[in-house]
Amino acid sequence: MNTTLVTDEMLQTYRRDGVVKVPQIITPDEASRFRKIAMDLLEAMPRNPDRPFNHKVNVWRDDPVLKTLTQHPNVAAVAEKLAETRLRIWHDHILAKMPALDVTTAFHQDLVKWPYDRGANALSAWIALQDKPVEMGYMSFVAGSHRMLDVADMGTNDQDAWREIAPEIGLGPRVTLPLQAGDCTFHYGMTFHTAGPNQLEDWRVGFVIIFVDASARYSGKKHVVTDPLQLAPDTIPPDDMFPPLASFYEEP
Ligand SMILES: O=C(O)CCC(=O)C(=O)O
Repeated sequence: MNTTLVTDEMLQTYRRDGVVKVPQIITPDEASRFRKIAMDLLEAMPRNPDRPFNHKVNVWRDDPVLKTLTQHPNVAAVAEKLAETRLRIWHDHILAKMPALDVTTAFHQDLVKWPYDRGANALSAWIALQDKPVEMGYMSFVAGSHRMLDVADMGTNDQDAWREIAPEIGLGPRVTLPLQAGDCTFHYGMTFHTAGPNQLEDWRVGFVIIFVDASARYSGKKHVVTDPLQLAPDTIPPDDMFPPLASFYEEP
């Protein structure tokens, strides 16, 4: 495990802004290898040009190579260091914007869509599997918005929802981050974010691994990942489907 990936300053940034960039959490070679596999999976899926992204969830359960990314020791170690608690995988997904896709990912908070309490300690690692310049629609986060716990859920394709529901986020300080292949952003589950359209003629491929406090209880709220499992509400999710991170890396 590379313990130098997170400095005290980065930890403070994450706490203050609800987002931090961790450069080169994987190598560009690893990113390129993972991107090829992600592209094979994307090519086999139907495309939806009206959505801000195409995605495939729980990749780690189907693909043994991408499983090594979901369980990458650097990512697991950084996630637990930032969260300052033991975590489990909530789910992963390939998140890709089609070439020349003129659809913005609308402002939203992730955690309000998940079957956990809004106060749960949850975070996403968004790993760039290729260089991601501004023209590919990089992510932009509203700094400090992870403290906004009472805003109604906004759809990722509901472009004007924020204007009606929480116009103040349009004026908030923004953290907007270009990424090189292998770079990663970690954002807290309640941090408002958006991503621009993809203006280039190539897929913009990201891989997102989402973590939640290992002791957080499943609420029973509807979600595509948990609905088929018929879990009992107000219970801790099972380790085999939502593995704790502890086994993915050696503690320092
Ligand atoms: O990649 C995008 O367009 C949006 C990503 C996102 O919303 C997320 O990872 O939570």
